[in-house]
Amino acid sequence: MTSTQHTAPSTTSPAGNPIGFGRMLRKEDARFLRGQGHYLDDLVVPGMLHAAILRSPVAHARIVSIDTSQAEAHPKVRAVITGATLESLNLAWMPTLSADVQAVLATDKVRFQGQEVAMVVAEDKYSARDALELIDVEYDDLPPVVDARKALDPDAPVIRDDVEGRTDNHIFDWEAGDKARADEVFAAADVVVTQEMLYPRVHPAPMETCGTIASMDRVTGRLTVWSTNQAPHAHRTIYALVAGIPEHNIQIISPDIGGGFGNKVGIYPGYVLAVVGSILTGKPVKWVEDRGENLMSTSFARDYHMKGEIAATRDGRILGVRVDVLADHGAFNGTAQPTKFPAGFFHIFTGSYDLEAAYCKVTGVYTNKAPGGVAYACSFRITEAVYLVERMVDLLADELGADPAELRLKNLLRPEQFPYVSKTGWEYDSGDYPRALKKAMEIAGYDELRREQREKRERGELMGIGISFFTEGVGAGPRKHMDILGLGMADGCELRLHPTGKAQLRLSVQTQGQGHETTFAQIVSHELGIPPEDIDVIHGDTSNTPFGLGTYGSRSTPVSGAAAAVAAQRVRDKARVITAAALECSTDDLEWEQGRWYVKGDPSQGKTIAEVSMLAHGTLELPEGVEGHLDASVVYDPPNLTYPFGAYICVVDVDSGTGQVTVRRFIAVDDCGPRVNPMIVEGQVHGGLADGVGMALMQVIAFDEDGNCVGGSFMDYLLPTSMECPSWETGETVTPSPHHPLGLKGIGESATVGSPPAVVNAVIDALEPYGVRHADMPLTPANVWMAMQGRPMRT
Ligand code: MCN
Ligand code: CUN
Repeated sequence: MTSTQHTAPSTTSPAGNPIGFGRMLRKEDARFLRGQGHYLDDLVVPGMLHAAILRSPVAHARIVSIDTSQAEAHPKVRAVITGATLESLNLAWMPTLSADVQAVLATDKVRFQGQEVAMVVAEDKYSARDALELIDVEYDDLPPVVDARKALDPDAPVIRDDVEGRTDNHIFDWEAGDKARADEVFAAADVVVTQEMLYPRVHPAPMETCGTIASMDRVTGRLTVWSTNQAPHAHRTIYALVAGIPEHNIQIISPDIGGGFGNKVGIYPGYVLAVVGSILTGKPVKWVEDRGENLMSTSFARDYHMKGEIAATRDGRILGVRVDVLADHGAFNGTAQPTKFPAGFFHIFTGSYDLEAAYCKVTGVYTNKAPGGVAYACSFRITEAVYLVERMVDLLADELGADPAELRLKNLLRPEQFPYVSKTGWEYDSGDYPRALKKAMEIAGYDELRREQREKRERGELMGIGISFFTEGVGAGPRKHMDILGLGMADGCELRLHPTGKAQLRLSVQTQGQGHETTFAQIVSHELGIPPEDIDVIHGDTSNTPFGLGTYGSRSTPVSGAAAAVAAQRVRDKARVITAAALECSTDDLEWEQGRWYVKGDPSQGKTIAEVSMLAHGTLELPEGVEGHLDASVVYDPPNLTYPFGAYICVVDVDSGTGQVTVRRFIAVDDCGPRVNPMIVEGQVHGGLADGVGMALMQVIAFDEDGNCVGGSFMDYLLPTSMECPSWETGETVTPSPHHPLGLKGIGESATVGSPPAVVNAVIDALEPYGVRHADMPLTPANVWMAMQGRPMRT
């Protein structure tokens, strides 16, 4: 069989999509735009019951008694579960992602407002909610620990007295860098600038709240769980370990997810309770939280009290950075990060600069607040690290009377220094930092903006220009260094070609809005020349996808994207062998062009991938050792993280009468290596920039002195809208990762990580005439106004 017709490689598919990388509309939009997505709360399982959770009204109290008799008497109630029920099943406590334990339902004490106290399972969700009011809980109030800075006071109440012998609220001490060397550098420096700052507690607040449906089949012993989660395979293993159900009898399905942003990484008590509810009633049980529950009880982010110090020469060479952090982890240490890193990747706080020494110390403490941590597009605490170093560089510029852009250009790592090993042990893979910053300055018209600012200052108008430069490390593993609860961070991927050349790609990662169904099809399309519309991307079902650690820390493209590329390359290599067999030539005689192997010097002799796939499934005699069919499966263990970076410039105007900040312009130059789909990358950047404006100007999950959460609704916890966001101005540079098979670096969190310091630096720059050196986020009108009056801010 030979092919006679030679078709030149096309760059667009029959549907008009790019073959390989390029802009294309998302494949998933066909269902989302028509309202045909299937989110958790859309799912109805036959016979399903509904659950609601009773939560603690107070931050810290001993539980004296729980009377459930009236709730149980409610005609539509099927079960009422309390801590005592769970204790009898040995399920009252579950492991957290940080090797702590968390109460599934409170047994002895409640430790934060909103903590789970009881669950009602009823025939409909209204009855379940009604019955909550029939449960009578007697609390004996205890003094709460609200301010992390007082958590280690000798007279502070001990929150975690569930652990025998615990006498304080200390969780961990952790350090990185070389303290002695840093101290030397600081002692010898001309200039040292010190600043305390708070990265306030914020919340990912996805549009869809968290929820689950658990169905335990009493006959087969099989547990099916539909849940909003970013890491279905890791969840399955954890359910198996916690509930003692054999792992092969558990199936976790993540339907369409309405935003995760880190909020859907962990397992919440409600998930375990739905499983228990299903075991007790023999029916499927659905539990979906409301907005207040989401904001008050699920994984918060940040809450880092940081004291930064930066040392430099008089002429502006940065020598070192030291940081002391007090980390508020709430009542249970449930932060999600690789096990070896209790402060996540915070020790990348040396940022994008060539330093002589660096040192940080992080102390984690318990407080009477919701557990969690890290979540919200954070790259495992790189958000806090970038904020710290970029604020410190601006403070240094202020001290030296230097231009903040010039100071950065003078100290940024130079392209020839890569791969660069940082003073806290990271190996940055590749970068051209000055190029990115110069490009951002060019788009902004930096010199012109400074001129405009001078003129405005003369007129008494407040305009500020803020810069931030960031480096992220994303794409965890390698598995030997990184794990979640002992599960190494590598990801599987399976690519299967059907006889007609259409393909299925099975992934362990889980899209929550990032467009994986499109971009992963494009990655395979890039390698095999198959139109992206002919590649079906399957994920979110543990029974139908290979094992892997899921989507967070912008790891999908760096890890599973690499796995998909390698799988496609293996298919391509196999196709070469089969083509050679079909054409009776040597593989060395064959050359690849988009989607096709052909004979060197005779392009009309060749086989497209679709033709090879038919041959591989057909009757052609395959060479010795070559199996039929055209499949590949890969487990990709990344050799290193990838290091995306970017330069951001924010321009603000501040109303001197009200303190209102208007973000007038925002320029973002990002480098994530080649862009699989530039449109999706820009969408990721736009979303992250909006997040950054939100955090910098309006968001905080705040608590009063009794530990009452005052950020539990969208009336108090504000989301930025198009009204608060400018028309984003984006640019790119492309520095491929040397170790990713396609050079790709992650992008999903870059803008959330990089933008808050740019906004804050701009506001502080605007307030220069008032002599304001620093003000903590959120820079609400009230907080800005108070900073202008030299008064302490409200927190
Ligand atoms: N991409 C690309 N070219 C690159 C890099 C990425 O085209 N060089 C594409 C990817 O293929 C993918 C998207 O951009 O479609 C994001 O890729 P990646 O950086 O790999 O990040 P993940 O897919 O792993 O997504 C996780 C990241 C995280 S951790 C948070 S938090 C966050 C974020 O993504 N949550 C999001 N972006 C989000 N976007 C939406 N809409 N919803 C969320 O919940
Ligand atoms: Cu930190 S939020 Mo994302 O890594 O899922």
